[in-house]
Amino acid sequence: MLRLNHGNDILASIGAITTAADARALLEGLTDEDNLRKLDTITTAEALIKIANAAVLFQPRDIWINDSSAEAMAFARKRAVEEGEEFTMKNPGHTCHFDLPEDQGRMVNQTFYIVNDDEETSVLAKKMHRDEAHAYVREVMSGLMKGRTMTVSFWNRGPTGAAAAVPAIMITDSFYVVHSGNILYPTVFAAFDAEVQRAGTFFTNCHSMGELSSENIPKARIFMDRSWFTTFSCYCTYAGNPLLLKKGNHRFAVDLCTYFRKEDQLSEHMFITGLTGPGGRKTFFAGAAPSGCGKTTTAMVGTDFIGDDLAQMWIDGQGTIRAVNPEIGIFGIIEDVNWEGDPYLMECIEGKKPAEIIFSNILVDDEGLPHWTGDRQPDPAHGRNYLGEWTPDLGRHRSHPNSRFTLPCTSIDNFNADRARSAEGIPVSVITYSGRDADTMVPVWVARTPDEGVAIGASIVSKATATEVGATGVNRQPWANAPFIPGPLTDYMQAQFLFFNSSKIAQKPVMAGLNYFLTHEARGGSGKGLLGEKKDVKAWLGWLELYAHGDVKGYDTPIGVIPRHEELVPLFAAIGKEYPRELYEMQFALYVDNILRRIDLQMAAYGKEANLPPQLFAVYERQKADLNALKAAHGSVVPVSDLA
Ligand code: SAT
Ligand code: MN
Repeated sequence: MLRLNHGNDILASIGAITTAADARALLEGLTDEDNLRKLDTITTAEALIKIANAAVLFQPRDIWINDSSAEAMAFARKRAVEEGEEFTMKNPGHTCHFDLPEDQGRMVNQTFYIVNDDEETSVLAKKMHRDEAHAYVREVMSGLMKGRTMTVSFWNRGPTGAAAAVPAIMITDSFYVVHSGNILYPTVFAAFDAEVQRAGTFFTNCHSMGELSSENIPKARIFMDRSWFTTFSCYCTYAGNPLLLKKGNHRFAVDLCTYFRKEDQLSEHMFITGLTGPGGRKTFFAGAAPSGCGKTTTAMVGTDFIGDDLAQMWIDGQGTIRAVNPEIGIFGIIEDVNWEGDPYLMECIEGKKPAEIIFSNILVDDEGLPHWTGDRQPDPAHGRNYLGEWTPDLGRHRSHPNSRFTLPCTSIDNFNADRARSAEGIPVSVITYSGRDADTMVPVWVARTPDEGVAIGASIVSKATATEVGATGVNRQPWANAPFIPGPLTDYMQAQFLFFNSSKIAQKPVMAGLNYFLTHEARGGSGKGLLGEKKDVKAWLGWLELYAHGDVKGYDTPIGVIPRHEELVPLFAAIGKEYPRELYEMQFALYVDNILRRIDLQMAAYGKEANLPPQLFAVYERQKADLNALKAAHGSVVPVSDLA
């Protein structure tokens, strides 16, 4: 069990400021009149105390308050360029930022939860005792901002007033981080005090770049103090490491939902998007996928894009599941983004549409134009990327596989700004879970009960991607949220069963698995190619949209409901493709042995966890029995024609 405000508050104990008056006095000494006046807006004593204590820790030359006015936004961008953290490119509004070669993804091995004596954390995460982390912060982070400006930003994780939004403070000496945050998060500056009152809490994030260098990378740390909702990070710039409103605070939001808002709220690693169905009806989806597994692409397929990374969900008074995106921009992977699969993004990236974009770790040619791996364009003759000078004959990749673009959602053509900004949230009726699975699960299948749906989320398996430094192999990726679940997985799983089985939900959502990564090789074809292409996503989502409204039936199978061939044909026709029966069979035949092996792997892994909710094993046992019966009757690869 997590206890808040428990154990020594590291920031408070280092800063030693305990009253708003003392905080104010300290801040006055570091802040010019203009910034001091801005600070008048913030009266929450705990917030002022946190900021002052951070100033004692980091010892900056001065403090700049980001009130997110147009001038402040422009100032942050200008300073990022002046400081050399970004450089301007050919297209107006475009800049590029390079992270160190060692800092190209989330540094999982240098990321720790700060724990008290008696606290359990997820077995998948690293933890550090509070005393040790305290010593590290005091010794290594003290004085890191000497001679520099400490910036303080006030952003909200969600639309102001939304039931699941939580305000957050970002303290950093990186103007790239401020510039990124201004694109990715809505300001809460003027409403900060009211939002803290409403949400009952706020998150605090403290970051300093220190002297950035490859030599200093071993000193980089990312600490999450769960008990005090405070993060500390240093010697890093890859946005996933310092910009802790994103995954750092997502972890706190998961804790809030798992321990303090049980049955009422969930905090998920999910896109949110809407699809227009027959008669113009809108059906909204929220879907989980590990980083680098097509989450952004799936979100972009919608007619009403809302978000590509995170979803805060709750059950409203009418029993509808609602969700907000805590962000207002995307921090998207650029590899393989191209005109065919991602026209909305390409319009922005290629400068066809005015947009403020920060590229990171891509190749920029001498003209100032962007290039990246998988852009389907010829090589430029010369340019530079995060590794230095680039020419085609150097044999280096153009861009890191986790190189990114940061872009405001308002620049994206299918973004539904009115819906996304509204505090009432998006009514979600379809929930999807996906991973990178070459050989086992079919492209789409639907759970028949909430328990089966939770089991789909619990059973995501995926090939590692470049978003985590050093990750390799095929791994279990429960809910695609495991890297961000601070407590024991069983606590989180319990919260999932409680939420989706809640009697407060008027109409249970469709819960489905998605898999875009089956290969020919694994399904009786030849060659390593994928069994399908990016644009097929629209057909899978389209089928789920119809299913949610009872317009298609599918076939019942031991793993859940799968589409019928004739139900998919018109959906493929709508994206200009034929959908031969032969391809359908390759995609949807049940590879029973593979599925059984997968279930056994899950049961072995979950079998090691204490206090596992029994519903999970009940689902697995039933699926195994049904699959074994199917195998006895039809063999180990069961064509769909045998299921009908
Ligand atoms: O590295 S981050 O988690 O910030 C980016 C992402 O994959 O969503
Ligand atoms: Mn993510």
